[in-house]
Amino acid sequence: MGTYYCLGSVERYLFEMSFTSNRCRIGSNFLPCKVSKLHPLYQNLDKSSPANAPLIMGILNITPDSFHDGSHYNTLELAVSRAQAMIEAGVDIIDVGGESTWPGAANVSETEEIERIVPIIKKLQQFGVNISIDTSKPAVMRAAVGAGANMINDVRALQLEGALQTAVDLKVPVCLMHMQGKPRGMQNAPQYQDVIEEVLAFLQRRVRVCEEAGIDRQLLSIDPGFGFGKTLKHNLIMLTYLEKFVDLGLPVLVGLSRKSMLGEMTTKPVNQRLASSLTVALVAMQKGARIIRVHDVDETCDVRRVYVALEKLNREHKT
Ligand code: 7PJ
Repeated sequence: MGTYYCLGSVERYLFEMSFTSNRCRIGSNFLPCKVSKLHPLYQNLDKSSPANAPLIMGILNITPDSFHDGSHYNTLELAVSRAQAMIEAGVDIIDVGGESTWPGAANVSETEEIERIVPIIKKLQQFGVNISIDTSKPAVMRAAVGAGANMINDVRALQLEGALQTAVDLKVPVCLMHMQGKPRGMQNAPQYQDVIEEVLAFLQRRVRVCEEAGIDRQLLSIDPGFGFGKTLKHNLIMLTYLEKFVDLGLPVLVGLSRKSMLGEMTTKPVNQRLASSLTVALVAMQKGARIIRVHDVDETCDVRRVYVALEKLNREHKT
């Protein structure tokens, strides 16, 4: 222990990793031994892929001001055809969002958010696909689940007034994400003493609060929140040490698709970040992420196919 605390944070992770690399392997993916039973939503039920292959969550923004594809898909018809393409490509969960959380986005009223997302969720529900609702507002959560959504994805980790109780009542899986600050201004000089420890501590605290409020642990998943109040360096550290989050024993969701950190590294605009998005998707899969949240479902499903084939071979050689 003495040596441990003399080490700098990066060395400390390396030191600890030498002890945590001994994880048990379940299916094709690394999962910590603590995970005894995954909620069905977090399992890959696709018969053609191994039971524990990571899940692909497709982003369906219904926001006219969305930075990537919202403006092109802001009508019901276009949103449905985009969702159908995702389903054909092999998506596991469609994440419907009616509020933009990028730094320059306009605030959306509760009524407007509900009007945006309910018709599309009602449509998607007929296709039998898993639907998550990307919102922090309790009334939107209720309307979405009422219309057929079966997961809540909250970038504010159920911290808005009434959100926690709403999630308790709705009894659907919930993703708790870390964010430093608020969307407007969160990228103005974010600071951490130790980004891994602080984000881990926040997520552990929120998990405890949820469990104490009566949410079944099996319903919970966690997300370090790439790009939400983090510099490029913070994001790179979080991806490098993603195993630390996986080791908490809850499914880890990772959202890196087309984010500005990829633009910083490649100097490419958002519509030219496919290659870098696929690269980080593979890294996240290899580090044990359970859900990969992406714009490019078809291409990311190809990445998963390659990853699964490599894992399968790896497993056969171990046994
Ligand atoms: C995330 C999200 C993410 C989760 C957005 C964007 C910005 N939800 N919603 N994780 N990002 N759980 O897609 O670039 O990283 S909106």
